[in-house]
Parts: sequence; C-alpha cells; structure tokens
Amino acid sequence: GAEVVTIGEPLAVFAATEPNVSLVAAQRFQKFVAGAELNVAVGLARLGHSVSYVSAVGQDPLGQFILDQLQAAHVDRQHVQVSADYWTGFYLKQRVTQGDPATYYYRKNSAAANLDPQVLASLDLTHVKLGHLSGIFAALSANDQAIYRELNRRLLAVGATVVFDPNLRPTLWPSRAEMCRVTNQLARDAQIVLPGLNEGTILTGEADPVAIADFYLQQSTVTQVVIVKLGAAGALLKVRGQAAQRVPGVHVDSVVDTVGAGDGFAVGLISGLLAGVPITAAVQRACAIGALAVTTPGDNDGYPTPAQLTRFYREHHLEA
Ligand code: KDG
Repeated sequence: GAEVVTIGEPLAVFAATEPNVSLVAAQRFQKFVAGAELNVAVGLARLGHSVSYVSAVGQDPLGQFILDQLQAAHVDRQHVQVSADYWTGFYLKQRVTQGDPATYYYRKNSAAANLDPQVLASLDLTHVKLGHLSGIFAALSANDQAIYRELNRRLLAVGATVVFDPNLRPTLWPSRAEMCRVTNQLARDAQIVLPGLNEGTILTGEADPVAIADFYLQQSTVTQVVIVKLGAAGALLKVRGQAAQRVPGVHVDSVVDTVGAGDGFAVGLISGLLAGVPITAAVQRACAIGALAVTTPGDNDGYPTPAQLTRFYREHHLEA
C-alpha cells in the first residue's frame, strides 16, 4: 500500500503555444496530462513518495496516454479503471503573458464522472498516512460525491491525515450557492484545509486570510490547520490554538503559465509533512513548488525532482 492516496478526474490538456491568442483562434497546441489530483500524485511521485491514484479513463487514445504517463511517473495506477462506456475528458488552455489563461472543458459524463464505486473495495488503506481530496472530484457527479465521502470516512477511520483543497470550479457545479454549501461541508472532514484567497473569500464571505482560516477552524473540530494560498505573496498559516503566520512567496522571473500552482503548493506541503519537517518548513516547500509550477506550460511539468528542489532552494537562498 502507498503512503498517499488521491482520487480525481484525469484530463488531457491541449495548451495553446501562441501567446495571447483566443482559444477560438489558436492553431497550435501541446498535449500534457492534467487534473488537479493527478497533478498532486505526479508531483509527489517525482519527489520519491509512494502514491496511489484512484480514477477512471475511457478506452480511447487520451485514456491510454494518461495511463502511460502515470506509469512513467511511477504513480500507482492499479485503481484506475478503464471504461468501455465513457470517454476520457480533456480541456483546452490558452497561453497568456499576464494573469490566468482561459480554459474550456470537454469532460461532461466522462469515465471519471462515472467511476464505479466498487473501486474503493480493493483499495488497501493500511499504510496510508495521508489522503488528498479536492472539491473538483465532488463536483463531477452525485455518484462521485458519494465515493468521495466514503473515501474520506475510511481515511479518517484509519487515522490518516486528510488534506482538502476546495479547488473551486464554478462551471462544474449547478449553482454558486450549492458549490459553497457542499465545499464548506466537505472541509469539515479534513484536518488540513487549503483554500486560495479568492476561493476563501467566495466560500466564507471574508476578505482577510486570518478570518478565512478562523471560519474553517470554528466550523469543525476535525480541522486543525488552515493554509490560505496568497499566490506570489506566499501563504497564511493558521494552526489551531496558535497565532497566524505569514510565509513569504518565492519570486521567479519568468511566469509561463499559472495553472497547476495550487496543486504544486499541495505537493510541497504534503511532501514536507511526510518528511516530518516543521509545518512552517512544509509551507515554505509548498510556496517553492508553487513558484516552480508557474515556470512551465503544462500543469505539472514544472514540479521538481529532489535534486531540482535542492538547487532551487540554493538559488533562492531558502533554508532547507
Ligand atoms: O488545478 C489544475 C487544474 O485546474 C487542471 O489540471 C485541470 O483538474 C483540472 C480542472 O478541473 O480545472
């Protein structure tokens, strides 16, 4: 059994290569694997952690592409179903020189949205230390939301730490109100909650990161740590019973693509926690990998190997 388990929808992404051209006009695209939870699995495996990724793909070329890439990345894919009835999802991503790119999904009723609940029956959680859950998977279908809750329950039952990333994707939810209600409810069953600042504001109505953190600590006694992601400015860390702390961001000169930074942040945090470093050092690792993530065009191709992370720390005068 792996030390980390995550569940989600894998996507192929076709990333436009011409900058500042609309998705309508773009002519050239580069293909990568994506999907928030897959990004986290790939990033953790790249750092040498053992990760099981639970999912489904279709019996189609993009599904085979995803299976091959998971294998090459050393992610355990034995719990990735191959469906004969549904397709693998994908999305288009713009290339921009400022801000966040436009994206467009082709994923409705995908193989992952129709994941067979039996997938959890064969999942061995005996060695799992940590589960990574994200709001995207819960948004895909009622079927997936039930599987999500079952996995969350089992993770807590075996004493694993549950890390929850709200990952708000408004287009996947029936309404904003439903998105906020369900997402905040899911956060209650996680020890660690990782909202971005904008997400936290949408979800709690609070603009101040400390108030956002307090909202999640107050709504559930399960939640022990809230880390509000502040983008280039770093993060705000609040551990239950302790004063809030700011962890500065790491500056990178070339921002190529911002998608995948939040998942890189989760990779750094989880990797630090598994390594047993103090939580502030884990948050610093999160900020470092979030920064590395924005320097490349794909969603997870910027995540480092241990050697690349060490070099990045040295170049940026960070203390390991
Ligand atoms: O967090 C990165 C994801 O946004 C990307 O890889 C695609 O999973 C995806 C989504 O739903 O947006």
